[in-house]
Amino acid sequence: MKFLAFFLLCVPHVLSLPKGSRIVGGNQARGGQFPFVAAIYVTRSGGTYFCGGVLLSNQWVLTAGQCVDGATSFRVQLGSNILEGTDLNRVTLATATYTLHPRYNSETLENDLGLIKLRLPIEFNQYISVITLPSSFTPDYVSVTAVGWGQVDDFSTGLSNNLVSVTLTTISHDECQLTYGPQITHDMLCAAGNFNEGICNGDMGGALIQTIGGTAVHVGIASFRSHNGCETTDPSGFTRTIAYVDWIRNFVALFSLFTLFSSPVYSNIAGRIIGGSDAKAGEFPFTAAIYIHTSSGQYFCAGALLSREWILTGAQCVDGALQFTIVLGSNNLQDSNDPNRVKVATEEYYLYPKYDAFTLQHDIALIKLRLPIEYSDYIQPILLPTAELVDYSVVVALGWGQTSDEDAGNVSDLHRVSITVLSNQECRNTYGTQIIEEMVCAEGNYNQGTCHGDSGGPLIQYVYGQSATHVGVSSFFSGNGCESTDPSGFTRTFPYVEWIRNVTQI
Ligand SMILES: *[C@@H]1O[C@H](CO)[C@@H](O)[C@H](O)[C@H]1NC(C)=O
Ligand SMILES: CC(=O)N[C@H]1CO[C@H](CO)[C@@H](O)[C@@H]1O
Repeated sequence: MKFLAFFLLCVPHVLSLPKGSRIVGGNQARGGQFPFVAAIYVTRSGGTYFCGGVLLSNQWVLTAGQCVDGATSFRVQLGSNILEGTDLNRVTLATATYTLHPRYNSETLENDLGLIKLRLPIEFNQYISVITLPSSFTPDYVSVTAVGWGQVDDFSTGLSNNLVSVTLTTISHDECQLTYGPQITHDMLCAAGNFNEGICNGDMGGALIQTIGGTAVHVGIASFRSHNGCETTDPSGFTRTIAYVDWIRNFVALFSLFTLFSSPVYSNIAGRIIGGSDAKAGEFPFTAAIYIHTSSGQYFCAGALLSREWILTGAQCVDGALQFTIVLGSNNLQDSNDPNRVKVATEEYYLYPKYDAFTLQHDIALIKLRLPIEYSDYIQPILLPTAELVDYSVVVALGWGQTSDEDAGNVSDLHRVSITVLSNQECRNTYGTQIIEEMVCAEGNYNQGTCHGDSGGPLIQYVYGQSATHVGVSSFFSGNGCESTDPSGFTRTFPYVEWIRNVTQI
């Protein structure tokens, strides 16, 4: 009469917090006791759900397949035992990249595992580190620990705010089949407590740990519980980690190669676009600082040199301009003694004909210099793209704009920040349908992005074996402020390459 109950796999994120301190029958965890656990808020078309997971590397989180299947984005919290409330050790990351095990079956919960990839590698500390994968089969009847924030009893409605752990004992495949029948496969692992201890709603994806020689080893992923309720004495069900170690390692190793070229920047307040760092002299020799003179005042934008005569920038930067003063060859706007600095003036510009100042659609323009400029080590053109920008590639935004919401005004040094390109579908989660195909959004792990004064600046990409390629024009940021975790918005360069070549003849 007993079946696997997969109907209440993940509970919606409910703010009311249950009393008590247990998974079911568990204890509250100490700070840093389980530094590898991740709290995962999963966004799907149907709403937001909660799951657990573990950090496997500086960029990969392991969780249940049911937690990633059909997800559009994830918010991952690391470093904190509490879900809500101030904790300076907590790091909150947004991402949308995941891999579901190819043989995951949502009906039978076979192969119930998936991996979530963080946008950029994360730094480890006392509260954030990785868990070890198992190297041998997990024996029956050994002591293991389940960790999670799930519902603490059958009557509470929400999650536990505190991470709780409970000691269980692994039971044999045959014993587990006595409860659940033949649907229990050898790649599943069951564990039970003395009384009613076990996992409940909201614990799915969380870790089952065996301590071997003082090291926490990940032996199971919380997957199912009995439909008789969390408080029954029926065993809890897990995906057996050892059965999937090869799949996990192949995948994690393969993809971490692509992170080698990213240069993560963490929340160092000093010196950033938002979350960025200072550029080195000559590092980005194509960047142009543009002072725009209009009838209503002076504005500042950035741009990129495409050839000896042409600068690519945003349409919002040229619309209504009477004249431009352009500084090339120098990262520092204040240092007029920099011998590499070249200052020129011009008034000729070409606005993309379909530019809409209200919706910021087609926010792209060209400025023509009066005379061809001399190239130097500090003044060089950037390449135009030859292919569409791929979602989730790592790119670099450049600009002289404001470095925080409080710090109004521009900065004197060129800043750079590594961010990741989002899919437009994901970007619409923040900005809605105003995001058209020719726009692209990008964001960092934290609050990195563009701000006032970065408009028109280049978003660049390093393609293997090539110099920097111009992939976007900085265009907009969230109304919630530059320091929000909302993505920054750019005009994609590639859809406009034909227009650029027509106008510039390059
Ligand atoms: C580029 O120029 C060609 C030839 O004049 C024209 O047919 C085409 O529509 C132009 N493309 C764009 C995007 O302006
Ligand atoms: C608001 C502000 O500080 N603007 C400054 C930006 O940089 C230019 C160039 O140095 C200054 O002239 C502005 O005053």
